Amino acid sequence: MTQIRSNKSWEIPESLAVDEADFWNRRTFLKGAGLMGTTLLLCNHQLSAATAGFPSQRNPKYNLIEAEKITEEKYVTGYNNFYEFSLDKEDVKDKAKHWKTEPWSIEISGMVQKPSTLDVNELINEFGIEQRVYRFRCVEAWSMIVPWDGFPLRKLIEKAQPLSSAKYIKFISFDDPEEAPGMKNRSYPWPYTEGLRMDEALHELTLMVTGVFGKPLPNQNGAPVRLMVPWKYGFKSIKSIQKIEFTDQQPKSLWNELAPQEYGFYANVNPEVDHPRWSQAKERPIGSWFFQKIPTQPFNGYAEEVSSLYKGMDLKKNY
Ligand SMILES: Nc1nc2c(c(=O)[nH]1)N[C@H]1C(S)=C(S)[C@@H](COP(=O)(O)O)O[C@H]1N2
Ligand SMILES: [Mo]
Repeated sequence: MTQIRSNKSWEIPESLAVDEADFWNRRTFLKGAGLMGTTLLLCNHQLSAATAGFPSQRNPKYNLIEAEKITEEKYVTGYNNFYEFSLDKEDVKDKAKHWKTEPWSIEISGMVQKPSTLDVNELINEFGIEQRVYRFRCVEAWSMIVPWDGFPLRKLIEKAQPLSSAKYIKFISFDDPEEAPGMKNRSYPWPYTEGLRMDEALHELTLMVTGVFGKPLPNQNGAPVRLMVPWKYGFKSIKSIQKIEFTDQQPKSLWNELAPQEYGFYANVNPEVDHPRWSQAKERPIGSWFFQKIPTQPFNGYAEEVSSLYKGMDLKKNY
């Protein structure tokens, strides 16, 4: 039987394949583990509300045909940028291990009809979650392919009912130096802050992530809820969101405040605009040989979907 292939821009080129032995090992493993995995998930479900929304279904619209090219879970959950805990990517997981992220609520304020505080598990139950396989490109020139679980940010914005005067949305991470030792380093303007223009926030690709690999988000990936904006550099995808504010001012972000000439507000992935200290033309897929580099794509491969948001803008100035 032949399958019709649509070549969507987010599909991964053939050249990115993991080596064949790996692929076949994983397939055999998946066959055996499939049933067991389901049983475990169902059992977990009764134990804790942290599994809200699971099991999730993969949305075929945001899938990659070569599913075997997904970055190995051990890298996605073991190689993390989360400066509140550690500057060492391989140390974050351990430093964040005992951090308690349930219950957790998001405070909604600013230019909205009615400011409110919303429980994350209740939001998940209200909106449901789905799985989407997205490319993920860090400004440090490495990349991953990750199956995130979550709901579109648009649903939360519609619930919050912003005023028409609101032009931007600001996200603020948690603030707890006792639990997160990295926050004792006062050379960073904590808490971690980020922002989007309202049309970017409402875009269907913009996801509020509550899980990864079909399981609740581990602490090191930004439990219990983080942003994912797949056409922007990873630092825009703020973790462990505690506050959302609607505003008419372009929000300040932690990295923009620290080094405005290096990290812009837009931070759209762009192989033609280099970081002042390194090229952005290529990227290293995590899990590949350290010398393997692949070309970086404009808007991280999502140009077809998002380039119209920036029509008429000078992307070299608005980096
Ligand atoms: N609160 C918070 N969010 C954050 C960061 C951080 O240090 N703190 N790092 C950012 C950066 S630079 C990247 S690349 C991604 C990393 O996400 P991951 O660990 O899930 O791969 O999270 C982003 N969100
Ligand atoms: Mo990053």
